[in-house]
Amino acid sequence: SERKIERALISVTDKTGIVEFAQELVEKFGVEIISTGGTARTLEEAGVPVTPIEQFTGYPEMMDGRVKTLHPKVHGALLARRDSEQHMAEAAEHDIKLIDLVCVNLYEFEKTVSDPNVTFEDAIEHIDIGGPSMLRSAAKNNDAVTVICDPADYAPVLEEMSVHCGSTTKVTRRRLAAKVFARTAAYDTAISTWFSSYLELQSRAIDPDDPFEPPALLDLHLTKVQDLRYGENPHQAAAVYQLDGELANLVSSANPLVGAEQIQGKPLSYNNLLDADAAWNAVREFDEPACVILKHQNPCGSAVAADVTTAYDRAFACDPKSAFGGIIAVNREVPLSLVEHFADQNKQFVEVLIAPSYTPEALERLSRRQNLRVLATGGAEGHATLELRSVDGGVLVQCVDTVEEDPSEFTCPTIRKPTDKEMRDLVFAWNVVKTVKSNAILVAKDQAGIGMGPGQPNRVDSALLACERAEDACERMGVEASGFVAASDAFFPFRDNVDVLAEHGVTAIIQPGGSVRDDESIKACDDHDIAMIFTGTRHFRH
Ligand code: 93A
Repeated sequence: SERKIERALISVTDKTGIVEFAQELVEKFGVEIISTGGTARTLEEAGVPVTPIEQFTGYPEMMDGRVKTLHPKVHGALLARRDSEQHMAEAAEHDIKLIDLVCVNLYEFEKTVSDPNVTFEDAIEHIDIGGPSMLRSAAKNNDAVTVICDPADYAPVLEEMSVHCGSTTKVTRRRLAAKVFARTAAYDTAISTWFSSYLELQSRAIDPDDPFEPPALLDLHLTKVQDLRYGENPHQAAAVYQLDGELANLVSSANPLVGAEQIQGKPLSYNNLLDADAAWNAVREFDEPACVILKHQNPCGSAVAADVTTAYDRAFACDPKSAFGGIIAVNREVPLSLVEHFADQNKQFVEVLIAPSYTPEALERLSRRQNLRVLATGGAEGHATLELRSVDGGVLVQCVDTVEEDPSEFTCPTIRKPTDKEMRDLVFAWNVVKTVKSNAILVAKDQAGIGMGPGQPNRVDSALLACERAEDACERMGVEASGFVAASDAFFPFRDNVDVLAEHGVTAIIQPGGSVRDDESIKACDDHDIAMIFTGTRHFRH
């Protein structure tokens, strides 16, 4: 009672076994074959008679083959219910000849995108539209249509046709239809997976002109510069190495820490080197005279001013308690006044002083503190290109966080815009916060980082810490705890950060933006009359 297969549409990218399959359909079962361009050519060359798709639809293949089979003469022929008088009448009215078998395999999208050098355009062109459409039309109408999406099914279908007088069974058609929907689902998943990972890659804010792409082979030649007394702790042996060869240039700035002249003082320890490096890189973020006082990888004092001595005074005032035993870095020549201020006036115990250079008077005064390590880098220009870090079993390599940011390109999504003074403080805070360990919040006032919230595993705790430190600082200085701005190294996931900052007198905020809940943080700012700036760039430091 099953209808004999009279007409088949064959359109395959993978031509494996297609000639034999089509040949048998024609010779043994008298099936008429309709076929698309490349498939038709293959079959004709093998002597299999085919009706070209153009002839069947009355339309040419067009738009580079994007439109070949997307036609009512094809989809009507596949979808028409054979048991519906109306469908059959409509098919007759529009001269639609029924298709009983569809054999399609798809453009090789998965294979195309497995090439790491695939272009976006090439991947897009390999998204098959007509093929899955035919497969789905035929699979939906499995009541009447046999659908094959896998060359492995050619033989079993022919076998069944020979025992069922040129037709297939309902059971087989349903099995084949189920296979089709699994195949088209997998195909669409491959497309959507590729597309979202493509977008993800696009969203990397990596400078396309950046000369660095991690190469397949990094030749690490290390030469020991000196043994260190010990590592982070007295039971850990340690040494400093210099990189040789090409990499040496990539991991060094014009004025690096390793290689700086040590004018006086005890040998540098492992922790001194780590912290001096962080302090030196932090202070070099500024063009104007600046001072960073750093402890345990975090800038506990930071300020800019008209001269470095004033910058030092203001940085020290941020948090004198934490500054004890810290590292002082400045980006200008150190004058006598700066030495007098930290050594005599503040009696600050300092581990390392690092600067481009020192006046003779400053050096003379420093020489009275023979233990103090004094480093002269010769200048404050530049940054290294790469940084390397070892993890158990490997080395992580990345470009140094030196993205150029133009404050004129920052955006302000809040109702209130920052005042000029707030904007200056925000840009200052933004420069400092990127040197604070994540999650980082920095509260600044008058171009000094008076409250730091470093390294908390949740941002609200960092915000609370920063605010409390800022309030302490104001109390110590005898000034009102107000006029604060805050910087966050990454976006706020919820509005609670804004609420905490508002409660503690912050009037303006700078952060990257980009959270799915930015709207909530913007709303919170508007509720508190806070001006918020989005920079678009995140500055994690782990
Ligand atoms: O470009 S398409 O999405 N547009 C169509 O109308 C169409 N019809 C069939 N791709 C289309 N096909 C696909 O072409 C089939 O799925 C098959 O993979 C391929 C066969 O093309 P050819 O016969 O020219 O080699």
